[in-house]
Amino acid sequence: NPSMSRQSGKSSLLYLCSQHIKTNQTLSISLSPLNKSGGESLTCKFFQELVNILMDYIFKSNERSSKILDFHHPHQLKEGLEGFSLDLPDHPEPLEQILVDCRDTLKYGVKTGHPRFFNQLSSGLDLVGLAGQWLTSTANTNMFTYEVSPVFLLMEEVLLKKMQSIVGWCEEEGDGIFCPGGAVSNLYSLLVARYDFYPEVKTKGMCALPRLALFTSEHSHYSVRKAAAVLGMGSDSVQVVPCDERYPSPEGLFGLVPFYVNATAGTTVYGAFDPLTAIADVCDRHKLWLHVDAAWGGGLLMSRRHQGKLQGIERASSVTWNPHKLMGAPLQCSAILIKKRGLLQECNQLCAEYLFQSDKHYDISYDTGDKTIQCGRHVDVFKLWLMWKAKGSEGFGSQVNKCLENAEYLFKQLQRRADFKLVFESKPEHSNVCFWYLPPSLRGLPPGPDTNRRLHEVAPQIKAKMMEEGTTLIGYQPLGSNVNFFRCVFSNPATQHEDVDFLLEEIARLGSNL
Ligand code: ABU
Repeated sequence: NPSMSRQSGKSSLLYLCSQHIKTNQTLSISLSPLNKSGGESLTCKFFQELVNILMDYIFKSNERSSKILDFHHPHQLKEGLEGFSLDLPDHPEPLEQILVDCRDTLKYGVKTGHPRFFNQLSSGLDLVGLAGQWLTSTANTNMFTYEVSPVFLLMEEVLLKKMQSIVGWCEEEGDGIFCPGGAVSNLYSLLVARYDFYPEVKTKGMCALPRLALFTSEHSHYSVRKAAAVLGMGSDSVQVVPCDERYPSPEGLFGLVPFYVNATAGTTVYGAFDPLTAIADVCDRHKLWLHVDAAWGGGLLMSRRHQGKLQGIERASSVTWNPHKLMGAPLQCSAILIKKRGLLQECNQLCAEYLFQSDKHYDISYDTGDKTIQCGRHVDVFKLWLMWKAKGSEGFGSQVNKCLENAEYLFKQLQRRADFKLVFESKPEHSNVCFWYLPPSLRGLPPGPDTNRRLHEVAPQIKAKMMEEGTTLIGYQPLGSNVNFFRCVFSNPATQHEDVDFLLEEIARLGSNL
C-alpha cells in the first residue's frame, strides 16, 4: 500500500522497515543500510517501498482524473504542510520519515508526465528512459574520462554519430558532446565558432578581436543573446533579424561584420522554421558560421512528416538537438553537434594532468572531458541509448507523428469553435498550436487597443485558476504585437484526442465568466 500517510496506514514493508530501525537504534541515514547487520534485507525493503511510492506516482500521473498539481504558494511550502518540512535536521531521521519525505516531495510537485500537461516543450515520462535514468544514478559516474565511464563514453560516440548521420553529415564529419540543455548547446556553438574564426581568443581574450556581430531572428531562443553576453561579446552584438509573420527574411542579414548566424528549426513559441537553405546560401556567400538551433525541431528528423522544414540543416556548421523535448527522453538530454572534427577539443582543452594524463595505456581520445567547459559531466546518454534500443528509430518516428497528429486535431477543433481564435490560420508546422480564448464578454467586440487590452488579461486569469484547480496545464505569453495567447505544445505520446477536448472545455469553463 504505497498510499501511506504520516499519521497512519503504514504499509507492511514500511512497518517492517521501521521495526528494523527500532531494533537497530544506531542506524543512521548517513551510513548506508548495507553496512549494517541485516543490511541487505533492510536495503531491499527500503527500495521496495521507494519503488511503491514511485509506481504509485507513475500510475497517478497516467490517471486522467488525478490532478496534475496540488498548488501551494512558496510561503505555504516553506511553512510546512501536513508535516512536510523543508528544514534540514541536525540529527538523522529514520528511514520511514525519509520515505514519507520522498512521497511528499512528489505530492507537492507537478506531474509533467500527465497526458493533460501541455505547459512545456518537454513532457511525458518514458518508462524505458526512466529505467535508464535510474541505472545512470546507480552507476553514479562521471563522463570526463574513459577510465571511469568506458561504456557510457562509447554510447555517447554511437549516439552522436547516429544523430550526425540523421542530420545528413558524412562519415568523415562530425563531433559533439551531450551537455546541460539547449541553451548550453547554443553557447557551445558560439564559443566554437568564435574560436574557429579567431583562435587567439582562447589565450588573449576579446581585446585581441574586432567587434563581432552575430545574427538571429526575433523569434529565436533568448539563449543566443545570453550566450553572447556570457562569452564577453555583449548582447548588443546580436543583430535581431525581423520576422515576416513567421519567417525571418534573409534580406535582413546585412550591414555588419559577418561571423555567425543562428537559424531556428522550431521556434519555442510558434514552432516556426527559418528557411534553412536560403540562410545557408547567405552564410556560404559571406563565409559565416551557420548554427541551427533544432532543440525543438530536431525531433522531426525522426519522422517523415514535416521533414522538408529541416531541409538545409546538413549545411550547418553546428546543430543543437534536444532529445528531451520531442523525442521524450527524460530531462536532461541535449546534444551540440559540430561539423568540423577536433574543433571542440582545440577550443576547450587545457590538459589538466591529474585527469587527462597523456601516458595512459588506452586510446585517450576517449577522455572527452577536455572538450567541454565543465569538468565533471553527468551521464545523459544512457537513457537515450536505451530508449533507442527499445523503440528503434521507427518507434521515435511514430511517437513524433502522434504528437503532430494531436496538434492537427487541436487546430481543427479550434477552427470550428467560435469561442476560440487561432493566432495563425494556417496548419501548424510543428506541434505548437497558439490561440486565444474569447470569453462571452469579448465576443463580437471590434478589434482595437481596448479589446486587446482586455484580451491580454484573459489567459493569465485562466492560467491562475487552472493552477489552483490542477486539472490541466498550458502556457501563455505575448509575442510581438500579439497580446497574451495560449501556446499548446505536444511532446507526450500518451496524450489522446480526449485530452485535447478536455483542455478546450476546461479553458472555456474557467474563462466563462471573465
Ligand atoms: N528551451 C526551453 C523551452 C522552454 C519550454 O518548454 O517552453
